[in-house]
Amino acid sequence: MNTRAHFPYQLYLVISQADCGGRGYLEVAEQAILGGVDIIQLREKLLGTAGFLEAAKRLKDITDKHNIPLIINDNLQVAMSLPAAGIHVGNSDIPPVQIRSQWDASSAYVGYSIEYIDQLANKQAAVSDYLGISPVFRTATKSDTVTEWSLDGITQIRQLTSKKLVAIGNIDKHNARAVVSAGADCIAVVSAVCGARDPLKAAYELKNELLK
Ligand code: TZP
Ligand code: MG
Repeated sequence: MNTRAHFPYQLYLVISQADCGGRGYLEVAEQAILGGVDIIQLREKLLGTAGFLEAAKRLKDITDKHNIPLIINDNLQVAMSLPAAGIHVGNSDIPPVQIRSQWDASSAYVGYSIEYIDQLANKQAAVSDYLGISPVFRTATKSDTVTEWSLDGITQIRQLTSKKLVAIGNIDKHNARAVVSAGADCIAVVSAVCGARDPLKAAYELKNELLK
């Protein structure tokens, strides 16, 4: 479905069952896709590998139906078993170089979160398909963050790499356009969609901002 050289996505939903509150994550995901989300990451911090894989299989039925990629957060076993369209890892997770050596799938995306500017020069960034700018703005959704990049940080990173840049952290319809103008290729959100009363409408409004 995808080739790694190509990362054309603009609106990236990062989802977990917990972040969807009482609602079903599958329903939220499908509504978000109908609203304009074009790539989804399942980020389950509260499940073991068996539960994560089960949740991912269910979500993959939906992403496959709509022909959009499903990325797995930080669990290579789950990503390879599915198989997923790719994996996303942070600075302290399994390193992208190791992922490439273990996962012999030429089409699999590897995303790597940049928390420190020095990471841009390392070999982990070099073998990744896209870099997460994490977080752009401080967010209650993830409290253990390091650098709050802000818009200037996006522009600084944009000048240092030609990799696709996915910005995450407290992005909503009010600041999405500014994040892209600062140099991001794609925005990733949790609460702007998972916490919205109407996830389809929330995704649609975000996508509209990106297309302006
Ligand atoms: N990584 C950096 S910030 C973040 C992750 C997973 C959470 C973003 O959530 P929200 O609700 O869009 O601020
Ligand atoms: Mg991680």
